[in-house]
Formats: sequence, C-alpha cells, structure tokens
Amino acid sequence: MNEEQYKMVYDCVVNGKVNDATRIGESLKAAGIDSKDVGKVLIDAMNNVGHRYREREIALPQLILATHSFKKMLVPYVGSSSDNSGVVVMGVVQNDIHDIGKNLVVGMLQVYGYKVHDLGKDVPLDKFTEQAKATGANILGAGTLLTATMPELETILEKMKAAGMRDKVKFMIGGAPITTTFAKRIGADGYAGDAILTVELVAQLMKGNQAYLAASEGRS
Ligand code: B12
Repeated sequence: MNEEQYKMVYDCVVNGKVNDATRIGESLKAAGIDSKDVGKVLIDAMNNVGHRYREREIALPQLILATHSFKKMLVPYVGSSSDNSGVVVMGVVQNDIHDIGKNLVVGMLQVYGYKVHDLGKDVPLDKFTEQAKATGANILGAGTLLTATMPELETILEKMKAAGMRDKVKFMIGGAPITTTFAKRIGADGYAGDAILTVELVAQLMKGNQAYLAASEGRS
C-alpha cells in the first residue's frame, strides 16, 4: 500500500467518514491491496481513536463513527482472501461492553473466509460453551478489556472442560490486558495481541497447534 492509500484509509476511519468507507475498500481491493495491509491500517487508526477518546479529545459519537467506518471498509474483502472452512465463535465476556477490538477481530476473520458466530459483548459465560456446541465450532474466542473480568476467561475454560468439549474445541483469548503469560497460565490454546495476529493464530489453531502471538512494539 502506498502512502496516499494509507492516508486515505487512516483518514476515513479516524474522521469517521462512514459514507466513503465501502467505496474506499472497493478501490483498494481493485488495486490489488491485500486485506492484511488494510487491516494493519485499521488497527493503527482505531488505536489512535481509542487513545484520543481516552484523552477526551473526541467524544463517543466520533468513536462510534470510526467503528462503523472500519466495518464498512472491510465489507468488499469479506471471504475474499482464502477459503477457510473453520467455524469460530467469538464474544466479549459478561460485564464488559468494550467491543471495538472484538469487532476488528471478527471482521478480519470473516475477510479470511472463516465462518464467525459473533456473540457480541457482555455475553453470559454459559452462552460461550452453548454456542460453541450448537455451531460445531472449531475455535471458541473470548475477550475482555477489563482487568476485573479477566478471571471470567478461566471460568469459560472450566465450563468447556465440564461440557467435555476440550478435545474438540480450541480456546483463544485476547484484549488489551491479556498477556502470553496469563494465557498459558489459565491453559488457553492461544492468544493474539491484535486482529492481524489473530488471523495467524486461528490458522495455527486449525492445524492443531497452540500459539501465543504478542503484538510487537508500536503495534498493539
Ligand atoms: C473505547 C473505550 C471505551 C468505550 C467502549 C466502546 C466500545 N463499543 O467498545 C466506552 C466509553 C463504552 C468505555 C466504557 C468503559 N471503560 Co473503557 N476504554 C476505551 C478505550 C479508550 C479504548 C479501547 C479500544 O477500543 N481500543 C482499540 C481496540 C482496537 O484495541 P483492543 O480492544 O485492545 O483490541 C485489539 C486486541 O486487543 C485484539 N483483541 C481484542 N479482543 C480480542 C479477542 C480475542 C479472542 C483475540 C485473540 C484478540 C483480541 O485485537 C484487537 C484489534 O487489534 C480504553 C483505553 C485504551 N486506550 O485502551 C478504555 C479502557 C479499556 N476502559 C476502561 C474502563 C475502566 C471503562 C469503564 C469501566 C469506565 C467507567 N468507569 O464507566 C467502562 C466499562 C463499562 C463496562 N462494564 O464494560 C479502562 C480499563 C481499565 C482496566 N485495566 O480494567 C481502560 C483501559 C481506560 C483506562 N486507562 O482506564 N470504554
């Protein structure tokens, strides 16, 4: 992706230009730009928006417009990158309403052809295991942005064990406070620090491997 295209994507998301997003996504796809490269800019842009929201430089409506923009930007790419047949169930744990990062992950996995059942945010813990069973999921993904709700991730894993699905369904976790150390300690099969790394993680989990992919410096 050249500098002009980078700026176009970044500006569209950071400034919440929802109406331009799908057209820009289409033009990038037509120009042969890989979805992973688009995804990297989307992560940069959303990290910027998240930071400015925290610093009170922008308000919630602008944050929401940015979110809609990145979702629409990915629409032309959905299912285009490869024909992956895996089924992934994804959600944010109960008592946590942060879903921007989860939505980016869902969007990127859909781009890569995975069938994703998005449970949303503030999801009761039993629903993770119920839906994984009901959909025949290969992978169950759960995220949280709150340190207070990190223990819920371990509870989901316990519920998976109790439901007898541990040998059939891989468990991956993510969200800003999650680390490789935490993921390994609770016994999760995988962790990824951003949405692009989650695409790599899911590919590894589908092969039966475990993987813990922390984001590198400057890419969170
Ligand atoms: C935006 C935001 C909000 C928005 C959320 C809007 C929405 N729809 O998501 C609103 C205003 C609603 C909000 C509310 C609150 N927030 Co808030 N919020 C943020 C903020 C500024 C940005 C988060 C974000 O979207 N980042 C951008 C995304 C792209 O990054 P990400 O989520 O990390 O996701 C990436 C990776 O982690 C990974 N990933 C994410 N999920 C998953 C899942 C899996 C399975 C995998 C593999 C990977 C993965 O991929 C993603 C994409 O690359 C952060 C501060 C910050 N800068 O991080 C605080 C922050 C998370 N919030 C915080 C708090 C405390 C709250 C509130 C409790 C505040 C309050 N007192 O009311 C409430 C929460 C209420 C609740 N019950 O949930 C704290 C959490 C502190 C802590 N450690 O627990 C933070 C860190 C701010 C702070 N420094 O204090 N918040």
